Amino acid sequence: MSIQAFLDFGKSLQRNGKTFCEKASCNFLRKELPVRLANIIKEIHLLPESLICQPSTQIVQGWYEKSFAELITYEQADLTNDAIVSRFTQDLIKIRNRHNLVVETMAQGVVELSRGSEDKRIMVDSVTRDSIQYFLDRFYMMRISIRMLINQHTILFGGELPFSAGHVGTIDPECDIQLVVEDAFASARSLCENFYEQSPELKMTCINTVNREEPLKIVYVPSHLFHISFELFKNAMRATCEKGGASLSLPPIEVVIVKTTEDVAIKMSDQGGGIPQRNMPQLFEYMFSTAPSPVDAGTSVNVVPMAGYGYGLPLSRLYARYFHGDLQVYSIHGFGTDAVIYLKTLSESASEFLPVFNKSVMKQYSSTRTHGWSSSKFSHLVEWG
Ligand code: W6P
Repeated sequence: MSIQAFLDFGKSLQRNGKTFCEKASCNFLRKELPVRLANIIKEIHLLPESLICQPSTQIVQGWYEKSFAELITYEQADLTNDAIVSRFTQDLIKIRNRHNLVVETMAQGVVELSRGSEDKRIMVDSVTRDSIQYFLDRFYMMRISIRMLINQHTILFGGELPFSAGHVGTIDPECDIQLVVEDAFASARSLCENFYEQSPELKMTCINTVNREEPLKIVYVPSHLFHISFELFKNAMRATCEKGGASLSLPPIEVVIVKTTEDVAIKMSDQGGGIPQRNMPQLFEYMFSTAPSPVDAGTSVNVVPMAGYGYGLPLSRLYARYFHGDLQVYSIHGFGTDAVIYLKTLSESASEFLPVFNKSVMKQYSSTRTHGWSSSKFSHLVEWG
């Protein structure tokens, strides 16, 4: 579905009536959700045995099987019966809540897999690591999409309140990019102040090449954009504070937002000392980030993490890619880092970017596959086949 299709459906409520639309939505979801869950379950079966057999992975697998089983009980249900329709909606809420801790629990499964070794990256062989990276990207993307479908339904029909008036479910038809980014900056900044007792300023430039004087608005899910920019600001602030030491003036974080007829680009530049090129591939690796962070071992005065490279970056990139955007990080070691979020300007172009399950996917998991590169350090280049 495109973000425009989500929006059109939400807006059709006035025209066709809420009861009619709730039935139509139920009818769509009782077919679509089992398909997406089945894809995930099939893919779990292809994981390296060493990961499937971990207790946490088993728990997650159980949740997906239970939710799938619950949903297919509605396959033949009579949707002209209002009681059944509202029970379906309530069950969706239960299903969504059952899966609230999937990310943490899967991460625990990865920790269990590499438990007992000093270096979490070396213990697990590179083929297994690549398989897990490939799997988790697809798995979390499917999860994002399922939660999007459920949230749209439960906000429109389940009595859950939309975030704000004028929103259609989770979608803001006039999402003001600058406001959301400023909001994320303010939140990251208060975390940063708690942690480092200082924080960099924000220097923002907005360029609208479509309509010079207009604010930068697109149809988008503000919570997704908040999540992405909050994560990037935390990284940028951490780098800036740790490089600056106790110096009085920190270099500001510079943000440039540009909207054209095609794209919205949001560039966030810090002068936090950058990342060596050698370490760039690790930025989006799940198995790298599950290594214990140096903060855990040291004096734990502050419990709230000011972002190690947790799952924040890989998940943020998935949120950006979900509606056909992207997230890229460029760095100059010794100077600083640029992170760029790309979004689609047109809601018709912003369709869901979903993993598909087919034979070529099976090959990604088979241990006989080769990269076609002489050094495995380039494996990140063939991540998406
Ligand atoms: C850094 C590392 C990083 C990752 C993502 C965004 C910004 C930054 N800055 O030093």
